[in-house]
Amino acid sequence: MTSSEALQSLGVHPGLLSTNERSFLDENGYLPLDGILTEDEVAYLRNRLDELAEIEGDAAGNELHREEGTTRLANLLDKDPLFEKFITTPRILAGITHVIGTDIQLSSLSSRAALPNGQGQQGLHTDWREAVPPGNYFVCNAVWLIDDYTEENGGTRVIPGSHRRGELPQDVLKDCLAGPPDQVILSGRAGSVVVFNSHLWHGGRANRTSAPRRGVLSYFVRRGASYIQNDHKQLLSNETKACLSTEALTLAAAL
Ligand SMILES: O=C(O)CCC(=O)C(=O)O
Repeated sequence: MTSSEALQSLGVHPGLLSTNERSFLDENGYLPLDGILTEDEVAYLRNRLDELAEIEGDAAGNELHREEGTTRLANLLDKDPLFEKFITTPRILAGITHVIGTDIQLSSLSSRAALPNGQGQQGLHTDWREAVPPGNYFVCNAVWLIDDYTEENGGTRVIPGSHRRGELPQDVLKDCLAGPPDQVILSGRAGSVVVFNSHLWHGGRANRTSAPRRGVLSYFVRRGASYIQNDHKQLLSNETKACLSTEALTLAAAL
């Protein structure tokens, strides 16, 4: 099965997003979509992410990336059956494929919690090493809000339209940690998802509350691109592979 066939079998097609939603994504580089996870799923995931962080301890995030001021967990597809939903939800995949086409694979499925009391600030960055000309996009992300995102707790910031600049923030900004006047802070209810073109300039912000701000990132890449974060064929256990649908295994390039 190809990724296009897997997407078709999951019922993914452009009409799952309205014309306005597609235009907003094209123009601004991000698209908030409400009510993707149920309240029960959010409650379950909060517990499960905390539990995984506890179990993994200092090794948490090792499959991908560790970052001071955060708790990161990686290879989530291997760690709970509910994470299959994060790579097979049709409306989210409609957003991803709108940006990078249908010949895609999962690069990584990970979580990032900005820890309380001022931690978690990131510089503005893109999720690709090079600048790309407008329209030639390689990567697209979806951030799943496991807690409400607010200005106070470190909701992600984005610079609308910056994916079309063909420049990397570190090449043109004096200080990537600063907040330029045109930045927008993504706020939203737990259970919603923001699809964003990963060439968009964005970054995590400091969490100024007393509770962690948790999000899950499903990060897709065009097949054949020069860099893929996780090799799911290697990383997924045989037990997980036996439980996942053929569509999920295909999108994770784990067959
Ligand atoms: O957690 C966030 O707010 C953004 C995370 C992010 O952009 C990253 O880790 O590359």
